[in-house]
Amino acid sequence: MSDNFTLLGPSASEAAGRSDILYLALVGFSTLIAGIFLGVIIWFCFRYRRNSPADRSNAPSHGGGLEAAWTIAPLLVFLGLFAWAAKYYAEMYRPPADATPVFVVGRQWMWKIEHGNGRREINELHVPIDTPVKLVMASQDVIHSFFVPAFRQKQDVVPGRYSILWFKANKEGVYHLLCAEYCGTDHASMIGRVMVMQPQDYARWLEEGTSQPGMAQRGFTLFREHGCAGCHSTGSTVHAPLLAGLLGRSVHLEDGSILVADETYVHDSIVEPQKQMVAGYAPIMPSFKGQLSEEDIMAIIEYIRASGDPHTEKQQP
Ligand code: HEC
Ligand SMILES: [Cu+2]
Repeated sequence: MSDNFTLLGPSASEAAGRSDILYLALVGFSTLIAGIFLGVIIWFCFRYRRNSPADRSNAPSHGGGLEAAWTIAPLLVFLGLFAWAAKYYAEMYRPPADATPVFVVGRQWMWKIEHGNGRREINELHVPIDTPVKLVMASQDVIHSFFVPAFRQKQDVVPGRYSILWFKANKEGVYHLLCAEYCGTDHASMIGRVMVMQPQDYARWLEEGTSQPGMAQRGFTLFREHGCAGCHSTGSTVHAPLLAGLLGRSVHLEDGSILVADETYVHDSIVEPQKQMVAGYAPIMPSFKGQLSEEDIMAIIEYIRASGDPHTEKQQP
C-alpha cells in the first residue's frame, strides 16, 4: 500500500483507469459550467451595482434562443456522459469467456476464497497481473459487499444467489479488500488484501501448500455422494440431461426461452431445480438447498466444468 498521497487513490485495474477518466470528465465538466456561472454572477455584480453608470435601457424581456441553447447543450453533454458510462458498465458486467474463475464465500466476518486447484485463503486474494479473473461470489449468511478500491469495483454478495465480479489487474502490488455492507458486530474487521502478482509467481504460489484435492476432484466426490450421478450419468435409467460441457452451452428451457449456462444457472439448477426447467424433462430433480454448502456447490460447478474440458481426463458425469 503506497503512502504517497494521490487524489483518487491507487489504481490497479483496467476498469479503474476507465472509471477515473469518466469521473474526472464529469467533475471537469461540472466545474467548467459552475465556473462560467460564477464568473457571470461576479461580473454582473460589478457591472450593474448600484450607482454604476451601465446602460440599462433596452433590457431584453426574453431570449428564446438563449434559453433553448442552455437547455439543449447540457442535455446533450449529459446524455453523452451517460452513454459513455453505460458502455463501461456493460463491459464491467460481461466477463470474458476465458476469465479464470476464483470462488469467494462471504460470511460473518471473513472472505473465504478458493482457487480452481484447491488452494484456499482467507481475507487474501492472490491474482495474476494482465489476466482476466472472474470472481464467483456467494454469501453464507447476510449481505456483504466485496470492495477493492484500487479496482474501483464494489459488488454486493447476497445470500441465495451468485454475484459475479470480473477484473483485469494491471499493476503489481498489494491493495485493500473491504466489506462495504454493514454485516454485524465485527463488520469492521472484515478486511483483507488483494495481491496482484506476475503470472509465474502466481502459478508458483498456487502450487505451494495444496494438500487438499482440487475443486473438481472434491466436486466429483460430492457428485457421487449426493446421488447426482444416479440420474446424471450415461448409464442411468432416469431421463436426465448429461452435464459434461454444460458451462457455456445453450440450454433450451421448458418455457421456450434459451439461455447460456453459466455458474449462476448451475447453482440455481441445484438449489431450485424447478425454477428453470430444461425442455423435455420431467420435474423430478429434488432441491439440494440446505444439503450442500456454497463451497460444495462451487466444487460441483468446477467438476462439471472440468468434465466438459477435452484436456482433462475425467470420468463423464
Ligand atoms: C432424481 C434424479 C436427479 C437427481 C438426483 C439430480 N438431478 Fe439434476 N436434473 C434432473 C433432471 C430430470 C433435470 C432436467 C429437468 C430440470 O431442469 O430440472 C436436471 C437438471 C439439472 C441441471 C440443469 C441441466 C441442464 O442441462 O441445463 C443441473 C446443473 C443439475 N441437474 C445438477 C444436478 C446436481 C449437481 C445434482 C446432485 C447434487 C443433481 N442434479 C441431482 C434429475 C436429477
Ligand atoms: Cu461483511
